Amino acid sequence: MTPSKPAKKAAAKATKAVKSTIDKAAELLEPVIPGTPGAAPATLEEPTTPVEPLPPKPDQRTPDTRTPTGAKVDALPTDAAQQGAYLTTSQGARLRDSDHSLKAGPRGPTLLQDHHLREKITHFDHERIPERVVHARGAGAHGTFEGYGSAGSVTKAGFLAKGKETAVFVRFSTVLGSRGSADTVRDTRGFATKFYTDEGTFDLVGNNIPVFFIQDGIKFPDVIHAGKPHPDREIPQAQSAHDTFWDFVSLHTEAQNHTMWNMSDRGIPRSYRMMEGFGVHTFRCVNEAGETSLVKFHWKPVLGVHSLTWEEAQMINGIDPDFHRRDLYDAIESGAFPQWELGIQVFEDNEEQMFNGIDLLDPTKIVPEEQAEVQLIGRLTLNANPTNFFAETEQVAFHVGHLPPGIDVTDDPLLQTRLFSYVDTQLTRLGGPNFSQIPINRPHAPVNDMLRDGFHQHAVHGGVAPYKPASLDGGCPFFAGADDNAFEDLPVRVAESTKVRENPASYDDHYSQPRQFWLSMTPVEKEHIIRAYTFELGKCYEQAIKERQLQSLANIDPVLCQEVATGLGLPAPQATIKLEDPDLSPALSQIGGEFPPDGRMVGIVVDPDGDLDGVRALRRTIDAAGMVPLLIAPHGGMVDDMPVQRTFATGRSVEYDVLLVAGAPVPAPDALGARDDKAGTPDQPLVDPRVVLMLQECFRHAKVIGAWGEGAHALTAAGIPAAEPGIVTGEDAATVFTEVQGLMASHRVWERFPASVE
Ligand code: HDE
Repeated sequence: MTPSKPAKKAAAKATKAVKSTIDKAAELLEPVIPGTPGAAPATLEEPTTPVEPLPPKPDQRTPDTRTPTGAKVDALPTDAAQQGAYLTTSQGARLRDSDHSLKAGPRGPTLLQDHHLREKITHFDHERIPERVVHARGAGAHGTFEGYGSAGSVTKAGFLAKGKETAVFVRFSTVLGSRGSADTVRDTRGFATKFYTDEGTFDLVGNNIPVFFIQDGIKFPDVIHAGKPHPDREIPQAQSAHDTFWDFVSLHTEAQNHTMWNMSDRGIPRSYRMMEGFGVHTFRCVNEAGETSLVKFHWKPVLGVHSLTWEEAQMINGIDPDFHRRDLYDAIESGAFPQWELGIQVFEDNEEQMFNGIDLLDPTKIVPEEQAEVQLIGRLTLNANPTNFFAETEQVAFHVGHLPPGIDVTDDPLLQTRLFSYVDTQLTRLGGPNFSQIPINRPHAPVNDMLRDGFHQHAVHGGVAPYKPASLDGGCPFFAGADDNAFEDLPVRVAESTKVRENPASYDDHYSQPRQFWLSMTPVEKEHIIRAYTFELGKCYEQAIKERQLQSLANIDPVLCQEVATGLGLPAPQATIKLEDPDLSPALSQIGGEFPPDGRMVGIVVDPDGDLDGVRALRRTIDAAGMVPLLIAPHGGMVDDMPVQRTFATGRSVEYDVLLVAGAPVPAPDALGARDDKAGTPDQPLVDPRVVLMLQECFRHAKVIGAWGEGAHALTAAGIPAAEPGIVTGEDAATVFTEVQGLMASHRVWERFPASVE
């Protein structure tokens, strides 16, 4: 129904009223710029008056205070942090000195009896644990999940009930890189969620790409060995652009669908907050009535799915290798809590486990959303940063076998191997079988297992009968009865069969879905895919590998193959299979739609001699609109009464989602190639050359640029015509920003990427 005229008028009036309230509130508040390192500001002199440890910063949370067996403890989160004002040994004895070892005289040898020295150094020597063999690089956050109640007909899992709130911890990651590798590499991203449900912990250990490289878990070491750095030189780090990777995926063509997703913009997300998540496998759910369904899980980001450009991604890896981590922490610290809706695609649980000809047990295939709607069943909000990276993000241990009643696994051979792998890996990584007792891993449901002893046992088990059957200990623990909400292994019929090492015939189609993906992209997304393949294969040394991959591309699409072949300087082969025309899936494209700009970085170039009143008001407006204003000035410190976040020397265009230019600052004293090589040549430009470069890069990356007053001259100096799409000029900051904000909703000014492919 179209709203009536009076209704429209009333709505406009209400919007105006809300806006004026926001503006008024904004006038009163100073924008909080995220990134404060400590709970209290540093002092110039080292403090000498003893004080108790400071509490965590307001944006931080610790794991719930629970015993190793899941009971809620009446303790403060800080009770697990350091205690008392004085430095102590690990046993609590106070120390007077930790700067000098105990020596036989000031110039004498160190004494073996220095137990404090030995304790300090020994502990330090053992600070590192093995990094994850895959997904080593990651960032985590605490949050809450709220069920909508809409999944009741599919699963009895209690955490999905309407209004039910469940604590969660999420860890995002890249796959290939080491723990210290850069964030914005081209790779798949992990999206692992631990739901601390009342009925036992549920881990949804997913990725931001809905398909996987391999159909059978036995191939996992192969694909990972191929993707990791070459074993001889240990290069390249965190990259798939090398011979061993393309050697493997071009021989093992079931990887082609995943590779297509990786070469698309999905491989370089703008932010963890702007990624979809997928459970990948099909799961089997059961409702209260005992009816089963096959289900695929999806996370839908409220901010939409957005990506970097490849050039931005490469630049960021140098300028801010922690870009995705920082983005997540800063967004949470500034109150822009990232949110996702959890969705499910539901399929009939029939014996074939197929839907519309798609094998639901094949993890290299999706079911397009146009064929099976994603039904939304709850909302995830990440609202607190971890207090300690190691204790929480590093030690969190996920496992696909952590399942609550109502959700069970299927026979997908990839999932089956994962059921073995996740516990096995934690044994080495976390040093023993008691990793579920580490605070971040403690269930929020009561634990009464019969698992005993082992390294680092934190529980103090009572009783004498950790076995069943037992008549001692009163017979406790007891088996749950039919009405006691136990996890149920669903009685699925397994067809009579023979032991074999082979795949079902339905797994043989390796090309129809990458073709469907390719054809469903918009022209600019296709261009990006062509560039990505050309870059990656162009980095390979062996021509045979490039030729072999071109053959796979020919079996996906002739245009794609021809474009990449041209870039590689090789002939384009013909397809060896018949190319079908699939139904397109517009849902696969990231372009189109409008999304909230929460937590976006707005760079404001200021000229200390320019419109400072406009900038002052604008910072507050941006803050009130849920974004982060970053002042970029010729020098650090303050400009008038406003703190500077970036200087022309420290800032770079790729840090900002949008650039506003409040003046045309003349070259700053450090605008010399020798001091800041971004300044380039020593000739005397009218506008600081770093500002010009920033504008040109933002323009090239199709970002919205706003300028007012003298700012228009900076655009001219950068050779940017004001008539170009996404360039907003005007008389004052407020008018320009209103228009800029509207344009930001589509993430980029896509018209500035004219594509040459259809
Ligand atoms: Fe994993 N994977 N995986 N994986 N995976 C691990 O577990 C493994 C697979 C995923 O933030 C490891 O604790 C095998 C698919 C994420 O802590 C390890 C196979 C998907 C994370 C492991 C797969 C994933 C991991 C390494 C093939 C998407 C990071 C450290 C059968 C649905 C979790 C660890 C975190 C981590 C094994 C395939 C997602 C070794 C054998 C498919 C998000 O256990």
